[in-house]
Amino acid sequence: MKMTFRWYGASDPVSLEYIRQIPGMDGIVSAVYDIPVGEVWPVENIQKLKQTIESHGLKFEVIESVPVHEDIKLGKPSRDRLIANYAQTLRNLAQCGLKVVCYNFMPVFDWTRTTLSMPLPDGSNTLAFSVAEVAQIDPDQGISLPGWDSSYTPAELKALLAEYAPIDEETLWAHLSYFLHGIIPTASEVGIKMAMHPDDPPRPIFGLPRIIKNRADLQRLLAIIDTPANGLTLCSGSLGADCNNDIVELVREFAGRGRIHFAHLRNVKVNAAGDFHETSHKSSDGSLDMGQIVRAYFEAGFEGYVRPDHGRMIWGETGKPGYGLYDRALGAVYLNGLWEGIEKAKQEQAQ
Ligand code: DNO
Repeated sequence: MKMTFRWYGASDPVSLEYIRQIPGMDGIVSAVYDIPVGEVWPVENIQKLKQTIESHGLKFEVIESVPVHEDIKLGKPSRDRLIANYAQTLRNLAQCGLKVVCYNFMPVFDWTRTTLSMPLPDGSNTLAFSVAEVAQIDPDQGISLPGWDSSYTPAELKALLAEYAPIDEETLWAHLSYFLHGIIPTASEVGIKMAMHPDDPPRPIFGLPRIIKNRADLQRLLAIIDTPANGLTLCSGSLGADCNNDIVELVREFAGRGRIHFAHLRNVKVNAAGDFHETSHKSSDGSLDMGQIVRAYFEAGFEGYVRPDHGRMIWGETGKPGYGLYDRALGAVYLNGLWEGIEKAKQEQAQ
């Protein structure tokens, strides 16, 4: 496995200098942030980002994300132009040596939480989601969610939600299939692996369909075009927010089939209703057994990219919730430690 760290570019308060000092850190996951969604990422912008990252002794092989324009998810006539742009972006990324592109197909909202700073008993803060709180929100009265308040004006959001009213799950699947048929041949040709991020949390919200929630959805996605370029970002915390998802089994199945290109590893404490909060990576803090998950990757011969995904806010750090330096750095070291322990134990057994 190749350990990476997400970096939000020059405006990220976490510096590349500091990221490089994390033991076992191989590379950076980032994106071109100054091109509007739907337009082609120019080679020059990608090259500039790559040079900045590589000048700090880190590799740059994974993009998170090339966002999918809402018109593609809505199946509007403009989608053909937007899909052609997306394919051109993939060509440009391949030209610059990028290998994996993480993306998602969630309508309107990407990851959603009801609080960005739930206090934990140890004095740290974390991201949390309450099913009851979301149920109380009436989309017609406007949706105010931490992290999303500035993404759309209330009028824009209302108009967008109205456009989604006729889009049910099957329609969204059809639009996903159309998108994949438009871009996967290019990805295969230029050697880019597409890595779909699951829905976070894995449940419909505000009447919007969500279709990448569980094993059956992942199987259906991969079957649309059964080729390695059509692969997964397996996010333990997103899928793990539904206790019916057995992450160890999912890793065994999909890493075993060579279809996980990017692993997001984080832990969540979840209840049967679907409420959850994010915890440190350590198995005993959350509902997921990180040791078993990492073992499943190891035993599947996983050689893809991994990142410690989110962290809590600890040691007084402020900044982008979930994306501070300290707890993610601890997560990276913990995950590398688990991997090394498993590797050494296997070597000893083999002697
Ligand atoms: C949250 C991230 C997601 C992810 C996108 C991928 O922290 O994991 O925002 O980047 O869903 O497109």
